Amino acid sequence: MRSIKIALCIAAAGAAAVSCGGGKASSTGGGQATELTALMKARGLSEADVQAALKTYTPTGKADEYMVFASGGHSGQVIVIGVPSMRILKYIAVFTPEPWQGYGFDDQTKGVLAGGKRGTTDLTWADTHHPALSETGGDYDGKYLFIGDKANARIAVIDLADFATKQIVTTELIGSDHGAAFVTPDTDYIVETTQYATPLGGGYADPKEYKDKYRGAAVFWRFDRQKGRIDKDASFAVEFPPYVQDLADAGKKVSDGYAFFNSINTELSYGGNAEGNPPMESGMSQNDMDFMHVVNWRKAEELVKAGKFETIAGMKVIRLATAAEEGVLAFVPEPKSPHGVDITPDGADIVVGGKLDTHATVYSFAKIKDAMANKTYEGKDPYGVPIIAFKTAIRGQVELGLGPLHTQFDDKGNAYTSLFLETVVAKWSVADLKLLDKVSTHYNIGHLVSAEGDTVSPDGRFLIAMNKWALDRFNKVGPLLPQNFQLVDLTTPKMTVLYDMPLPLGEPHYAQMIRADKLAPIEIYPPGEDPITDEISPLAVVGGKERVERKGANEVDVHMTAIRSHFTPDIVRVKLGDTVRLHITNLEQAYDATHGFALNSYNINLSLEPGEHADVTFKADKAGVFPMYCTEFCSALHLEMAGYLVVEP
Ligand code: CUK
Ligand code: CUA
Repeated sequence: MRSIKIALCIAAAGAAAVSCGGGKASSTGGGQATELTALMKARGLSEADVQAALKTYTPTGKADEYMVFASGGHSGQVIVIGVPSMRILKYIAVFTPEPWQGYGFDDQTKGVLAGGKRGTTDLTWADTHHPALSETGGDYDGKYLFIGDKANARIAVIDLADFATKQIVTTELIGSDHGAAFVTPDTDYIVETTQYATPLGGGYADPKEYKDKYRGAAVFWRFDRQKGRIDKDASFAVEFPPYVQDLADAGKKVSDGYAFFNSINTELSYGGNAEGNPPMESGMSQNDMDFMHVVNWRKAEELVKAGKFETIAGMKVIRLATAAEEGVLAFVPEPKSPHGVDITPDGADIVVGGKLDTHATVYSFAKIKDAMANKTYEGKDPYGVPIIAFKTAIRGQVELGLGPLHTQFDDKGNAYTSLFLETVVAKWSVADLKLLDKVSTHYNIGHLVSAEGDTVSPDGRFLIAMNKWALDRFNKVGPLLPQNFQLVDLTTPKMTVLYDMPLPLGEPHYAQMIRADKLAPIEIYPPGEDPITDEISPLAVVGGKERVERKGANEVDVHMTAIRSHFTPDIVRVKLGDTVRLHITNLEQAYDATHGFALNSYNINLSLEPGEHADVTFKADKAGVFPMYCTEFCSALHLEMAGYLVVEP
């Protein structure tokens, strides 16, 4: 118990002047240590539990060292978490309307959601998988976050100045994605890759024509940093065979200019288990090898400039034959039902986890590059894409255990791979491909994330195991359980689990962890700012200029302000059938002085952060008197911050 006494003395010293030195504790210190020992006993805590608590407990008023941006799975949102405390700091509304942020209620954010519209149906959810922080020189720069929607093939742009979603883009070229979002080292492009192949550009083709008519593609969305938005017109795509592309990663440093994509269906299986075909899962896992797709995207960029593309569904597409002929695309075999592909921090190696293999396979980028330059190929696939021999491309393999998926890195040359079936994190040395340690996770780990673990200079230190099942970890909450994030200490000789955090909002497939001091979010908006255009709204209202203007027979513009603790005007008179446009500016310039705006029966609900301007358009199609009020307890007179919409019959 010696070490725990020391730990407790350290803990106690913070609260009172306690001398724990010299072997013999003072009577006060001894008393506190006894109290703490009693507390440990009463709560059934071990020495390891208390050590874990000391490593994670974050007192009131203290901020976290790292921030995690986790995907919200099919909630369509992003979850922001502090590390090591594992406190949830924010849900960022991305693809799904979210009332707390007023997201999807005002004209501005409705417009953002409409940017991702496919066809005529409003999409009110997403299956978010992979968040990607913007990078400069391969390092997180803390400026932007991107995330992909697997279900609807969309990419969202989140500005980390205000942690708000600014843009959603989609292309009808593809029908779903998974290798998304991944950024190139200077965030020139955000990569989005198909998962389930469909005819390019949509349209009809019977699944029996899978081989000939179905295709995948990697979309390279051009990011305009100046504007902080994706430039759709400057984006392009590379066509792939229908091999069911999976995860992707961009090269960095020595492999900058290249991107790598897994695939899982060289069998070209397309289902039909009620039509005499093998079911997809066995149909897609017959072959021992699938193909890693290697794309030289800088070369692809040149081909697009040279006009060697076809436009499909508004997207410039380098066709498969062109990509193969011009050395833009090559394949490397990879065992067996591969899932994760992760580039080492120096950019020299590519690590692939094969779900049905016990190894992580480590490919040498130098060998792949040489083979592509010298056209050292072992053959071509049925689509004419050159194949580099497995033996030619690998540096080696490391035997890890059952079901390797994803890999992260630390600052000491180690890699950490999640083993789904064995449900452990395996630590191994990248240089000599040696397994070093394993730690059990609960249960069935999917992704894992280490501090700055995808960058050219990872920190290591902390790792989160993102587990698919929770089973007996928490209080029971019915048949739908949260997932379990387990914080793992990477600083100890053996990895240790420090903390279990339930995550009850979709399945957060992936996350990235950034040093908190790299983020510099704003505290308030400049007066009258429209957060979606990042400019002062031409409709911003200043104090004293509030008014109601009737335009034509049945259009009304309401120029309104909000400030503690009233809306002006607080009675809005319109006529039945009017189209009403509310223009509301929060005049506050004090940090945290948010006002809400709720309007009875019309499904109107805004969150107006200090300085923010928002517009709402609706038809007054119901006569009557409708209370409107502020939804944030903003002052002692918050309940008085109210009014009426009067719709005259
Ligand atoms: S996937 Cu979920 S565990 Cu979408 Cu990155 Cu691997
Ligand atoms: Cu404003 Cu309550």
